[in-house]
Amino acid sequence: MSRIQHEKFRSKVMSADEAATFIEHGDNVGFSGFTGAGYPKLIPGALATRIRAAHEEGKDFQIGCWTGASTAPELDATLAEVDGISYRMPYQSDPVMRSKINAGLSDYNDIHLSHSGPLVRAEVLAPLDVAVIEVAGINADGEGIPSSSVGNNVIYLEKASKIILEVNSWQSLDLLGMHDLYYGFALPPDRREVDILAPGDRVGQTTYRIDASKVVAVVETDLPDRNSPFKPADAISEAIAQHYLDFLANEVKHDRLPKNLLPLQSGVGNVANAVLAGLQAGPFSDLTSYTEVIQDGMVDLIDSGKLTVASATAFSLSPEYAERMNDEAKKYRKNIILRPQELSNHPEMIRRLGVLACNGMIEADIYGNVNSTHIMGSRLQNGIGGSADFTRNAYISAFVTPSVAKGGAISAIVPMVSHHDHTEHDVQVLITEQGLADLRTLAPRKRAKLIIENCAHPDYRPALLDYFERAQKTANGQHTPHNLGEALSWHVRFLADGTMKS
Ligand code: 0RQ
Repeated sequence: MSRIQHEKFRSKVMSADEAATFIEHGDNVGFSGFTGAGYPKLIPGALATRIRAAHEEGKDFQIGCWTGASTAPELDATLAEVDGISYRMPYQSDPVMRSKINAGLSDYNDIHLSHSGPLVRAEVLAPLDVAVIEVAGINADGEGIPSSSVGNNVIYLEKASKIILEVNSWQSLDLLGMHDLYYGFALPPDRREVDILAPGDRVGQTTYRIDASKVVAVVETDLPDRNSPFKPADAISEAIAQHYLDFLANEVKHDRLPKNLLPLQSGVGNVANAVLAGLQAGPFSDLTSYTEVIQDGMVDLIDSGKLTVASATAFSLSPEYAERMNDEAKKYRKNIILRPQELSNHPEMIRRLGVLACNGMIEADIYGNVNSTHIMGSRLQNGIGGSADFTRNAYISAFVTPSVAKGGAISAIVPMVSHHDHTEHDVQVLITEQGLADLRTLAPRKRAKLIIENCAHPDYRPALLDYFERAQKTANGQHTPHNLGEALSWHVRFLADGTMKS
């Protein structure tokens, strides 16, 4: 049976090369895609070919590339390689894209994921010339059946002047019914509360509204999503996960958290997966999740009956788990809800539901400020993503990292962070494999002692204590004592000598 059940859409079927001709130099293009899920598989490549040909003829051809979040090499790397992206927002993690940003060749606007949709809705980010959106099919009413991510698709379909659809038959039609696509957002002063009172509540519809008169092309594909397989958990990520789980158990013991915890948000990567694996083995049951992405570990928790419902905006599954989701989407749609990122990352719900946030970081300083995005002050790693949406509004906000990086040449706990993403006011718990610092009730000088003692690597503890003590002697105030001449000297030393050790 055809995946395109509506004649108006069938009449627009063409090759990706033909479809790419609807995108012009200078256009802003809103692509579907969030982590390696639900991004268009063919149009970015066809567009890159067009861009390369234009450049070879000496013509300018670059686009503004807007997405949900990071995508896969077929989108970010393909377009970045041909210097096709003049402006990128909101989150990326692709090595080629990153190198163009760090070379100053592409502008990158690292917007909070929850802000990106509203900025498009308000037409602050405008105009949106083309939306290129993957769907699993078009139903007989001309509505789009969503695929493995939602991201900013609802708002991109609404605001774009032209729409190009990729209908992907690799995506399961059984995903229909899993999504909660909300059409109730208005701009202030007409903005209303969103009626999600528990992670499993639904407020929207299951299909995308698509204005057929804006659809200029429909391209068919059967290519799979490409998420990178996860690195297996190592001793360090397991130790970090165990500290976090012990902390949560202690909160339950003291009646500060219910027995089944509160909705969990876990960042991406090794440690997040180790936390999920630890939950599998641990004492908690009837868990829920209100987060951004569904990882392998969450699918395992659903299978074992420990996790009853998970709300997110996308899958971020290894290839093996993605195939499984495709085969068994009908079963999982009872437990999984995929929503626009305006909902998954919405401060209102995160605060109301009391989400327990746990995200990765690059470095923290002795007072609890966190850098999630930059290496040595200037070089972008990925972006802030949803980490601040969750951290700022969580019931408890935690950050995790190994205590050292680059074989011990870098301490993740430093006198002063070289870039600020999450301030000391928002960061409540810091965790490394060395231990955990619960900062919730502490003034800055007490925090510094605890962070150094519990989280810093023993190789760096004496130097951090030495800095802290000398800063107290020389600072112009004793609230958050710093020696401004020295505060970033560890980073300066690393850039000069390749190590933070003196
Ligand atoms: O560099 O790739 O050259 O080896 O940074 O570090 O250890 O692989 O860590 O994959 O967990 O990423 C913060 C980037 C951590 C991630 C960050 C170097 C290190 C390596 C990556 P190499 P790891 P992770 C909402 C959550 C923002 C978005 C977010 C991130 C590379 O967690 O992107 O949180 N966060 N979204 O060697 C210099 C240091 C370093 C360092 C690590 N202190 N100094 N380099 N590196 N620490 C998502 C959801 O809700 C799902």
